[in-house]
Amino acid sequence: MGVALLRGFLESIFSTIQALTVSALNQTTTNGLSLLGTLLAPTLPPFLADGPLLNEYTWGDRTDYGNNPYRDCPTTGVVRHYQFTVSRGYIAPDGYVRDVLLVNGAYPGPMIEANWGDTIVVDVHNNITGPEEGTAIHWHGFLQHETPWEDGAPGISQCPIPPRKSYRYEFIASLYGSSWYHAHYSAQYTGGVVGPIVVYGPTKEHYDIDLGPIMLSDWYHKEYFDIVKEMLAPNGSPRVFSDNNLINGKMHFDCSTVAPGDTTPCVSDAGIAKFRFKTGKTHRLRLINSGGDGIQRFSIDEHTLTVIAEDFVPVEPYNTSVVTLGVGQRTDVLVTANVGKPESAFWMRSNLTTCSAARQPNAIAAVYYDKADTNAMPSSGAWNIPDPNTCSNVDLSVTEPLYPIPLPAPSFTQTMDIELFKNASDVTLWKFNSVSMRTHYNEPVLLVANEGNFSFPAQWNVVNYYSNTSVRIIVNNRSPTSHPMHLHGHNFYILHEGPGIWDGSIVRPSNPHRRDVHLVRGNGHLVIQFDGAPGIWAFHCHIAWHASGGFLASLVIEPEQVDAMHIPSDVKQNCGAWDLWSRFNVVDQIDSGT
Ligand SMILES: *[C@@H]1O[C@H](CO)[C@@H](O)[C@H](O)[C@H]1NC(C)=O
Ligand SMILES: *[C@@H]1O[C@H](CO)[C@@H](O)[C@H](O)[C@H]1NC(C)=O
Ligand SMILES: *[C@@H]1O[C@H](CO)[C@@H](O)[C@H](O)[C@H]1NC(C)=O
Ligand SMILES: *[C@@H]1O[C@H](CO)[C@@H](O)[C@H](O)[C@H]1NC(C)=O
Ligand SMILES: *[C@@H]1O[C@H](CO)[C@@H](O)[C@H](O)[C@H]1NC(C)=O
Ligand SMILES: *[C@@H]1O[C@H](CO)[C@@H](O)[C@H](O)[C@H]1NC(C)=O
Ligand SMILES: *[C@@H]1O[C@H](CO)[C@@H](O)[C@H](O)[C@H]1NC(C)=O
Ligand SMILES: [Cu+2]
Repeated sequence: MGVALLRGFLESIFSTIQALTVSALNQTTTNGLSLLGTLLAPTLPPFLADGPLLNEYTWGDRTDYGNNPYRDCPTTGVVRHYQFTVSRGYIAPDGYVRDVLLVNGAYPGPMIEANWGDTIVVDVHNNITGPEEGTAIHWHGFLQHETPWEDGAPGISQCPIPPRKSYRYEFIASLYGSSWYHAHYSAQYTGGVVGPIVVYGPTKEHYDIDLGPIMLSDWYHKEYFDIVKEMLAPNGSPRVFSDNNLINGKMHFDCSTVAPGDTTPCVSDAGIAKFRFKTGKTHRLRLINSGGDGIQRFSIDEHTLTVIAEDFVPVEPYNTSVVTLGVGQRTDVLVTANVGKPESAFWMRSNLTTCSAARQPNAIAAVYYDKADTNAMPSSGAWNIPDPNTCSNVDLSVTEPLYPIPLPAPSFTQTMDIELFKNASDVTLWKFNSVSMRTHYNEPVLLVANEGNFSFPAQWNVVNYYSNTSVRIIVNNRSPTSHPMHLHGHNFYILHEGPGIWDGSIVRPSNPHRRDVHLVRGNGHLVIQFDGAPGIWAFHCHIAWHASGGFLASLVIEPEQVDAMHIPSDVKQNCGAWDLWSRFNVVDQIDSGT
């Protein structure tokens, strides 16, 4: 695609580099219009003070320990409006130029900000051309309880947005904390369609400076479509190797390691992410694993991290040197700059674990105290905390939600197995609950159900829970790989996770941990439970390659209510536009579709 264009772009960049004999690439070349990872990235306020309640917390006297976040959401009436255009582009985040997909020309994409209870409106314009491709954007961790059609999962909650068309997403920021958005169309998000979301809300723990999102992401030098095609070819491997690991979209790459014959121009000193600490002050860092596959272990040399939230759930603070995040998970940490002098600098590190297929697993970024020379590199030494190699999250006894909710009795318990298998064409795929899922872009489950039809083709992998609203799921991982399990529309209770089969014990039933992604280790089990809201909710592995390989189920809660929902006409109009586009264009659906 656009080979001549790509060549032209590369030559212009690299001739400029040579002419100026600079070693590092400029920010536009590495990350487009994004400022994240540079010292120009703004710090964040404690809340957005431009609403009707100027200079006041719009959540009044609600707290993160005394209020039930699922019931006490304020209604602010404030609308936060964003315009997103998704286009093809060329960037070199680590010095190796790639053909990518960008939101508003930035990688990572623009940050969405709102106060708790605000309405977020995003007009997504699909400008993916040369070749054309559909898209749909998922707002990770948002409940969407009255608006399941805004969830952004193509073939489940909507039809893809066709090329050259727009779709308006509109939903309430009913939970607060740190999250992200990403394309949910095939493995498209690994090509660059990702960005951070911050919803300001009450915080018991004091901090001085909000440093904002820190996106941790494995990075691939091939286009996502080619990766999926190779993986799903007969006798292809389900184990996909990443080429690098990025912090806020930046990292060095050793160009001497590119495969022989690969003529893509490459610069080894692209530049790393930089952060500024104020000496003696406490900083909030919003860690987000926005990668395609890898489990991250994040640390800052010599500094203790105080964890205050996991996903959209504030937790009792605990201290640690290393935070582990599976894909989709977020951890908010506080860090006090009291280790060095005002002239000090330290390495920030994020290591992909051995559970992940990675050619270059270790990302670094620089943290500068007030008076440090920001052109010099830190010389600090790493924490020596060996990876326990369990491919799981921190023990559940350590993470306790700040607002306690006792585990209710479930009305139904189901076991779902994870299996790897080869289909009749020797293609390696995943089965979840006995089915390898494949979506039908033109017939989203939610819209079919809304017509009163609950007879779905088997390969859509729809599980109907009828009027059960408290469902327990025992996930048995019959594969050797660990998986970050993500449920849309809910924070689930986590009852237990461990090796082998569940022994029936529950960690802290008086207040089990809750979040929207949790890792299940290889050949282990994960037991979750959720208070279901009416709708159709995807439950899947967040590893992009595994979801592409069929690892997804759609859960139906309260079908009568789904049938009775008044779905806005623009959702159906978008399907009409997709039907028309797909009639005259080949939709090359090489994977599950999500
Ligand atoms: C960044 O580098 C590119 C390629 O050398 C150049 O075209 C562009 O003008 C530079 N941008 C800035 C903001 O310096
Ligand atoms: C649409 O994408 C093309 C590149 O494919 C780009 O040149 C153009 O500026 C984009 N339009 C908008 C509005 O972003
Ligand atoms: C974390 O460590 C700091 C000192 O580094 C200490 O002041 C604080 O009380 C600790 N917090 C917890 C929750 O243990
Ligand atoms: C991360 O990797 C580096 C480089 O191998 C190592 O020195 C460091 O100890 C690792 N950090 C953690 C927390 O595992
Ligand atoms: C095996 O899976 C691939 C990828 O989903 C699919 O294209 C192919 O048709 C499948 N083969 C059979 C026999 O079902
Ligand atoms: C229900 O929807 C499925 C999938 O679109 C379709 O195959 C089936 O014919 C529909 N059934 C009825 C009764 O409309
Ligand atoms: C709960 O879900 C199961 C599985 O679909 C179903 O058999 C059962 O009838 C449901 N119970 C209620 C009360 O809807
Ligand atoms: Cu997986």
